[in-house]
Amino acid sequence: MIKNCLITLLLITGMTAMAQQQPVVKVSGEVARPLALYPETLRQMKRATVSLKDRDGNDHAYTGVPVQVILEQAGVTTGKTLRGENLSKYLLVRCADGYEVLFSLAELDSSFTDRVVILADESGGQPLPAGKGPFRLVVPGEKKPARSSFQVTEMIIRFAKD
Ligand SMILES: Nc1nc2c(c(=O)[nH]1)N[C@H]1C(S)=C(S)[C@@H](COP(=O)(O)O)O[C@H]1N2
Ligand SMILES: [Mo]
Repeated sequence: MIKNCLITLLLITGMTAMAQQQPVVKVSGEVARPLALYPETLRQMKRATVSLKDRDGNDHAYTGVPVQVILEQAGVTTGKTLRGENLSKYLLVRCADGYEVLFSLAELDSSFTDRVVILADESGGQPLPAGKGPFRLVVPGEKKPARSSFQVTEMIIRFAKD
C-alpha cells in the first residue's frame, strides 16, 4: 500500500518535472521498473549524508539518496536476491561530459558492505554548483574521488557477459 502510494507519487512528480524540463537521472537496463529521478523525486526519498575528501584531501559533506535505495525502488536485485548469477551484474554511471564509471552491485549493497554510496544533490545545505551538479555520485572510503562522478545523467544496470 505504502509502496504503491510512493510509486504513484514518483509518477506524478515525474510527469510534472518532465513538463517543466527539469534535470533528470534515468535508471534503466536490468531493472523491474525504469526510473526517472528528478530533483523533487530525490527530495522525497530516504536520504543520507556522507563525507568525501576532494582531490586536495579536504573533507566535504554531501547529502542525497543512497544508491541502494534507488536500486530497490527500480526493482534491481539487492539484499537477499543479490546472489548467484546476479553477482555478475554491474551499475554503469554515465555523466553529461561522457565520463563513465562502474560498480559491481555487491560494492553498493548493505548486505556486503557498510560503505554507503549516494546520489547527492546538495552539499553544506546548498544545491551542488553548476559544474558538479545537479547530481553527483559520492563514493566515500576510496583513496581518490575519481569514481565520485559529477553531472550524472544515467544509471544503467547490466549483466557482465563474455
Ligand atoms: N563527470 C565527471 N565526473 C568526475 C570527473 C570527470 O572528469 N567527469 N573526474 C573525476 C576525478 S578524476 C576526480 S579526482 C574527481 C574530482 O572531484 P573534486 O573536484 O570534488 O575533488 O571528480 C571525478 N568525477
Ligand atoms: Mo582525478
